[in-house]
Amino acid sequence: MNKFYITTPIYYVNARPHIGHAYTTIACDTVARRERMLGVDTYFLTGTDEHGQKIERAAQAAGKSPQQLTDEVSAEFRKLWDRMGLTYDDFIRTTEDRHKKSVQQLFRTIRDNGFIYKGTYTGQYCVYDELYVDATEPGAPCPECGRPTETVHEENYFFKLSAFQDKLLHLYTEQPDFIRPETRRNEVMSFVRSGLRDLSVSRSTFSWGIPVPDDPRHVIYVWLDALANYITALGYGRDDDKLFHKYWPADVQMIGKEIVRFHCVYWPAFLMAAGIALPRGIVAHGWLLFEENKMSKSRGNIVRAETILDVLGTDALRYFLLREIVFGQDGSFSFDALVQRYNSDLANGLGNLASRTLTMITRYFGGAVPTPAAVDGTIADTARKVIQEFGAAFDQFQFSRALEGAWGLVAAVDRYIVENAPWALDEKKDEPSRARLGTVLYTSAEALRIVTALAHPVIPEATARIWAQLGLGEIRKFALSGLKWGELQPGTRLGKVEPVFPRADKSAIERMQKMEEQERTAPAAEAKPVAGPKVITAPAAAAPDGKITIDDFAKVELRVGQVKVAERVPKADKLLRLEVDLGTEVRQVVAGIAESYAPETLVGRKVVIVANLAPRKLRGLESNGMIVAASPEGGKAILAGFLEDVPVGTRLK
Ligand code: ME8
Repeated sequence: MNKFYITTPIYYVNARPHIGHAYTTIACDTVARRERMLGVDTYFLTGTDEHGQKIERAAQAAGKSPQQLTDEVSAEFRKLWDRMGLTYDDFIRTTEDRHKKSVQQLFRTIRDNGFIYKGTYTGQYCVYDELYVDATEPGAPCPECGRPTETVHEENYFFKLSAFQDKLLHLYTEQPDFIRPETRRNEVMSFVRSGLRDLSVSRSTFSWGIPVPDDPRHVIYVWLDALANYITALGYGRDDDKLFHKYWPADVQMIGKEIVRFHCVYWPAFLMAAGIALPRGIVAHGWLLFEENKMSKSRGNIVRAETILDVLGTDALRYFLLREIVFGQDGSFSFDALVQRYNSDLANGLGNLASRTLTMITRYFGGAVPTPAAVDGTIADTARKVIQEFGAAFDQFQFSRALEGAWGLVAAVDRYIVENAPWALDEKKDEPSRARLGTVLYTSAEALRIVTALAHPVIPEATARIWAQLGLGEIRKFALSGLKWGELQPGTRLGKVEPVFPRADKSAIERMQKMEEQERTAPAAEAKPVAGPKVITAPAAAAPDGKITIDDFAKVELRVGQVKVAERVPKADKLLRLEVDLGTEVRQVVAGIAESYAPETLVGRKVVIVANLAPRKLRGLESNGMIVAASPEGGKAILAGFLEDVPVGTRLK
């Protein structure tokens, strides 16, 4: 069938977008663009995941209503995708009515088919991962993220996941491409083989979710709600379900590796239970690392896409992510590597090839593509091979290999130009040299055309400009399936020749680093409480005797945190680096308590954190908050604590 449906995960709105989110969305955009260029009717979906306790708590912490927070952050994702020119066909938000209606219909269908029943549940729940865990100990750490779980006792609706064990194993065996890459498939198979327990698919302890049909005291489990987006966006379960019939099942559902279980176990089981066709394949990529850790808000080590767009542009980010990282594996981001790749492959590579080839055609042939006197076999053969291998690698999501091959052609043409020295041929002014000059420049321009067409889905902006400079009009309209050597017509008049990738100097790295640094250290925009006792509209009146008013005190957000990780800071005798769980997020805090506490004695301990302190850097480490301690004169620091047990995240006031 000549249709192609591709999806990204829908992103949580408790965190602002960063280049980890951009990575998946760019990869999908690239695949979608290539499919469209191949003439395939393509539909590309992305969106935001807006329900659940995690979002509810994040909103609370920000002093906003959940709807206000989700509206703001979802708009930020969308704005960024638009700024990058991502070609999604629909952006779904799970708080939209169309989604809610369809999810309720899905729930009803699964229940009517006998796969949802009511039962009671007592167990441990990880709010951060929105996941029930097998542990029985209250407060036991979540196996996914290590945060303490919460004990939940609820009457819930359960999904009969246990009924799908054999069917799922059969699916993975019969359809080996259902999960890619192979390593992820093996992990999923062994997870399913070890046995599946029924899954709680409703919650009644909070309300920020979609009500269970006919029982609105419960909301639908956020992962059932979220996964359904892939069909609800197409109109599943509603009257306007044309797109669903046209595009479902999805051809590619791209995700990061940490959500494989949800997509490869729960999702197909829900679909089977509802009698809906299964997606053709789930494709999981690895993590983008920054400073050696997974880039994530909770680690405080994110890089925003905006910084890179401001300094180097969208194509630079897209090219870097797809060329530098082997898709499927983890890969590191650094500003140095980004600028190096940009300069070597884009400014000095494709950009330079385009400008020297087109400038010489302008100079020696008055701006019209010359007629070749012969076919220069080596370059033509290399180009044919590259076209074929590029497509094969792309079909396997091996973007970096595909680009490596195409840039091999760029390098080959660069060498070819140097070896044939067109400038020397021009000086000879004899017939054979003139004929040879025509062949060399035609060959170079034709190779440039081929690389430009292949690279268009990856670096759409620059390639569109090179295409126009080649005198070929709008690249969007080019049918990639017809790409072959020798189609460039002699006599084609070039457009205006302009550089596409200006070289980046060293200051680009510093500029980007500084922009990110400023973003991290800028005080967070003041939370504006929408509900609650008091909205501060004017500065609190100063109290006499240097005393502060209650309003002044209320500005300090003190919260109970729990230390998850504690370690010494190299070459700093007094400092410890802590990761402190605040219930809604894990913060890195650097504290001058190394002389009072051995790091291993702190793990698990509850502490008091000043949570709204502007971040600052200590020994190159960002400290996001301050730990409260008594500091006796001349003595060692003593941490504030509690005699009774207090839930993590509780505010002190
Ligand atoms: O998991 N490296 O949302 P999320 C690579 N709402 N990819 C990264 C990344 C990194 N450091 N950080 C984020 C959720 N991503 C759920 C999904 S789907 C029905 C519900 C990308 O906001 C990657 O695609 O935590 C990852 O799977 C996704 O963002 C997680 O986004």
